[in-house]
Amino acid sequence: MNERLKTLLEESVNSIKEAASLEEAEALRVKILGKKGQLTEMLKSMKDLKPEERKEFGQAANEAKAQIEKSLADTVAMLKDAQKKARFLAETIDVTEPGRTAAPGFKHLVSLTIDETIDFFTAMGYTIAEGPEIDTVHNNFDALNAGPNHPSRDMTDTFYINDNVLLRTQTSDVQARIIASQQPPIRLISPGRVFRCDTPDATHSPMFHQIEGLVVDEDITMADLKGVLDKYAKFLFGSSLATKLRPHHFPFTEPSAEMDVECFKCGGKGCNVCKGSGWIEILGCGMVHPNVLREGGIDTEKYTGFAFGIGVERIAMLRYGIDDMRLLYENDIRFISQFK
Ligand code: 2NL
Repeated sequence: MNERLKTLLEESVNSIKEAASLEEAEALRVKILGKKGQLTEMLKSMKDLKPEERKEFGQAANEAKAQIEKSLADTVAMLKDAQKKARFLAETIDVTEPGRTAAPGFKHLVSLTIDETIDFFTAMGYTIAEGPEIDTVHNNFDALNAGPNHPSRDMTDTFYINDNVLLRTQTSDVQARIIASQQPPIRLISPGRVFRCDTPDATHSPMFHQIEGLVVDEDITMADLKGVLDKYAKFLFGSSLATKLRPHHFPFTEPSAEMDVECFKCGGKGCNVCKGSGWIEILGCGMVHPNVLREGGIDTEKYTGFAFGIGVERIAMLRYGIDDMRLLYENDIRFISQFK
């Protein structure tokens, strides 16, 4: 084979082998086989050869061309394959890797306690009543038989907006409105925020939550009160625990009582949770004072009723073993998420 042709073939095949990209391979094709390529130019120069040399050169040139084309095709195939492999590698997904999880929200213990209580009482036919957190002195005190000299009315216990308006100290103000505007049968609970002038400590907060209940109908007795609240205590703390009513005093009920449940931790023997007594106070209750019904225009000869008030934070703290009420309001996710 002609020396020049041989050199061109060798050089071409070597540089094609070394092409690192498809672009480089294409550039080499143009450089060697293109219209003005090295081999093309060499073929053009064939016309200057003698006829007997021309045939041999032509064959050799065609052979060289075929080899270069094959070399190019191999390189291009190799480069395309490498490119595909690189892409697959870059696009690899580890299907065993755990997905990114969106942390779902969950209820705060105060909401949870309110919602569970709502479920319990609505299942027994109670409706839910709500009202404003800012209310009148009349709805909060006067209508509830808390006379002008009642200690809870003191400026040091209640947040007053002015002489007639205050932040409600209990959700009974909602019930006072209902009593004043509806006739029995009344069967409702009123969950909500209430406010009292207290310095925060482990068991006090100037804002806390209450759920009050009110039932007014014909023939309502203390036995009805005891039956409903005993069921509620068992629902909250355990069906095997006994309850008892202990005499107490509230201005809006007569007689009044507090309900205790047998200690769910020690079963009544006495421990740190029940402070040795075997019993835990869970709510206040009583038969609605006739003055309260009369004030609302309800016939006290025909109707009687019972009412109760539950401190939501207190119930939540007992059920979840929380010893400081402030933990419920700090919104420290490490504390809250323990109760998911
Ligand atoms: C407690 C005590 C109580 C009531 C709330 C009430 C409401 C009306 C009439 C009569 Cl409209 N009573 N509510 C009755 C007894 C107790 O709450 O210790 N709450 C945490």
